[in-house]
Amino acid sequence: MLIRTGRDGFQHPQSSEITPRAVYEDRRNLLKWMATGAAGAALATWAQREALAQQVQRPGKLAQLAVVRSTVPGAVTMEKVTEYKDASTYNNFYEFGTDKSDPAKNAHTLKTNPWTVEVDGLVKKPAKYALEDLMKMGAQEERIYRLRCVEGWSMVVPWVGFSLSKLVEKVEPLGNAKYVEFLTLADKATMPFVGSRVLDWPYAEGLRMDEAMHPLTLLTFGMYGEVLPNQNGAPVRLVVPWKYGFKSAKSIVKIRFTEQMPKTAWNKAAANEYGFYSNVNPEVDHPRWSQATERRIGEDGLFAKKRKTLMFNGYEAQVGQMYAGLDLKKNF
Ligand SMILES: Nc1nc2c(c(=O)[nH]1)N[C@H]1C(S)=C(S)[C@@H](COP(=O)(O)O)O[C@H]1N2
Ligand SMILES: [Mo]
Repeated sequence: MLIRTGRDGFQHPQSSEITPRAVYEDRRNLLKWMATGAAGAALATWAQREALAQQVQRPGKLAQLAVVRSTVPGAVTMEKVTEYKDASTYNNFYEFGTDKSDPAKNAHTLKTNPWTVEVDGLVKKPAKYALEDLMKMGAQEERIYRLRCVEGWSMVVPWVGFSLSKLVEKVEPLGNAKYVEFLTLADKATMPFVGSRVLDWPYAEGLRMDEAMHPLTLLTFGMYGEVLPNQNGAPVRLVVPWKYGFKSAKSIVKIRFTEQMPKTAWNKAAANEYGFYSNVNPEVDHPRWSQATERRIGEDGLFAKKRKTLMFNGYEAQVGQMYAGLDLKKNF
């Protein structure tokens, strides 16, 4: 069930509305608490969260991950989860082709084992992590995030991973580290479009240090309770829910801490269309189309009325203060 606030809007839970864990873990406490009459809206929110968890299908195609529910504020939206079949067949992963169906068709050639992520640049403790070790750095949390592509479509996906901040803290950035750069695999042998000139390979993205440290920035290893399918960026990707989809780099092999703002693949391809920040902003049009609305994959047909895009993709309460004073029309 969804709490609708309007034709296009949904209500998102704030941390204060989420029932304290100790209360719902103990049935007797819960009954006592309800008897005091204090339950009200918080209980309704809790029940909906649980209903939502039930709604996540476990496709059972790939290796299962042991997941825990996330307690990070804003990490679980109340919206209907996109079906696995849609989230895994409508993709952008240009290394495997530019058509939405290409990654699902072609990404089976990607070899994800063994996999190493190298972390270097302005850090006290540079390291090369084998994927298995990286995955053990934190509990695998299930987070239900909206992801909105700059092209005007969106989906709601139960991602699995932990805050990137866990890794950042481990490598101890130096005082002059201001940005984090993400470089992804560019292997001509297994990625058919890496030879093409659509983009400058490897695919590169970047975040400001505070964005990288924000608890919602997810180092992602899975979705729908399983390891990522190749087309969604296996074995490790980023998901930055308040930014356009292209900031969420797939199949990451290198993370580098820098003093200068890193160059990003889409900015190099079209600087006037894709800036560094790329925060979802319905008020700043893409030079070739409006960003005010979006279509939900698997739900909104081509002729359905589009839904309104929310500021920061609905995560304004959690991330808005990071951009106070920044002109978002200039820093798009
Ligand atoms: N390496 C790599 N990462 C990438 C891309 C890409 O082409 N290559 N496309 C981006 C874009 S434009 C989007 S919208 C999201 C799509 O993620 P999804 O297929 O899991 O929905 O991945 C992003 N990460
Ligand atoms: Mo995108």
